[in-house]
Amino acid sequence: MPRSLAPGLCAMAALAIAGCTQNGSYRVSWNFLADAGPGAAVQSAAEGCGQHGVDAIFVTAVDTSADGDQVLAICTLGQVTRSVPAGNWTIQIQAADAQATLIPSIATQMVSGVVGDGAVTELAVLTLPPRPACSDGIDNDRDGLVDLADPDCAGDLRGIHE
Ligand SMILES: [Ca+2]
Ligand SMILES: [Ca+2]
Repeated sequence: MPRSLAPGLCAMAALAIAGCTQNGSYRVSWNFLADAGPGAAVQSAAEGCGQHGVDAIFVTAVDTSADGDQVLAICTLGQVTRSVPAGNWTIQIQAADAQATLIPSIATQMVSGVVGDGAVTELAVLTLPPRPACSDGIDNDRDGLVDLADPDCAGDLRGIHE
């Protein structure tokens, strides 16, 4: 074919094949609040993951073009970088245990950002709240009854009074 036609054909091919979408990357980071009280200190992932019984962070990302991305990251790494199509992404992170089961008493955290072609977009550091007193595996009031075994929790995993 004449050389001058090649760029036009390439552009048409790019429109026809979704795989030609330009890629960028997002990087999401996390840390922890040390406890549930006001003004609590922020802990690094290396410290907080173990203290709060979190082994993995489940990352779920969607963009406004219905692209999606999911990964289960090692909690103590404190961050993950993922290659995704350029676009406007919303990322949520959830805490999971060693069996990769989500920990419902730790609230999901979310952040949004625009991922550009060929660039790594650093998203805000997400701070995970600690487990409430009634699901932290600790006998907080030292009456010998741990978590839901303590009637102070009234059977509520999200209870904060033990
Ligand atoms: Ca407890
Ligand atoms: Ca107790």
